[in-house]
Amino acid sequence: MNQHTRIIGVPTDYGANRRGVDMGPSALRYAGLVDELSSAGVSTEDAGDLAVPHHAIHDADAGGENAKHINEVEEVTTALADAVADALSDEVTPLVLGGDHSIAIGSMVGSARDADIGVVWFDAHGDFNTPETSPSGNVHGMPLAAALGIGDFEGVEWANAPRLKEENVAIVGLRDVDENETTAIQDSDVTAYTMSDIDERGITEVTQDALDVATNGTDGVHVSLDLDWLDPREAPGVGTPVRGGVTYREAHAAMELVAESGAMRSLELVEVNPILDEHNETAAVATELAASGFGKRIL
Ligand code: B3U
Ligand code: MN
Ligand code: MN
Repeated sequence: MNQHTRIIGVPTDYGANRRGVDMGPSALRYAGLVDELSSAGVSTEDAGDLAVPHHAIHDADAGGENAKHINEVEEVTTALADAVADALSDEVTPLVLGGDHSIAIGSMVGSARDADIGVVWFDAHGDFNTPETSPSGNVHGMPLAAALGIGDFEGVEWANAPRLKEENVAIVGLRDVDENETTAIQDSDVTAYTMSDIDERGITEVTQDALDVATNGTDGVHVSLDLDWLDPREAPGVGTPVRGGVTYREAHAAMELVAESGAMRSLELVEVNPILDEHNETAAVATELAASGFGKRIL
């Protein structure tokens, strides 16, 4: 074993539009995450799940019209930022299990606490909305903007990862971006690769470019893997599936390049929704991709 990781479960769906993604951490563990990682030569410790405020009837007290459940999201992401920073100061790689993608605010803030970081964001969506531009009010569509300090999050102070720069953020796999979100991405210094870019240039070249963006002048990279990055035929258990995603093979090729870069500082697997999944298939794919990201090789 040459690597050590700490699993941090974040069973929340406060940032999502559909219930069920809060069961993601269990599904990932039951899919054999620890064994998969050990086959990649990675030893694990499981820190269990962070406490998430209980909700009986989800939308009754949504609070914050433009950023739903903002207070709960703040509470969860603040705790997660501390857990991620603690793991890094203990010299283990944090492996965060979502949960919806709003948790990435905490992962990025925590990962950036004592280092200059880049981010590679594998996703069908831009997640670059703000409370002002979001058509849904769901915070899982806003984490990149939040962590970059863009947008007014109704007074919430969490959001700024001061050591995260737009120039070091790369989004890979875009195919569903809202109108104002598109403009915001274009006006920013974030680098975005659409599915067309992958069609034209291939996953290897695009991922290498994304890693170059994220490693340029930084101490390491936070890798955020939204399972809706994959085509829904291969990863059906996600809340917002979008046709035309990357294949299983392309996803592995990308994660293998992440491992080869040697730059991965923290990893998260998000948006696995067991209610919508087929026989825990999406969770299984996610665990395999994590192993590739940690350097699993066949020969
Ligand atoms: N862009 C839409 C949809 C969305 C973003 N992320 C997910 N869905 N998972 C929004 O609501 O911001
Ligand atoms: Mn996402
Ligand atoms: Mn997505």
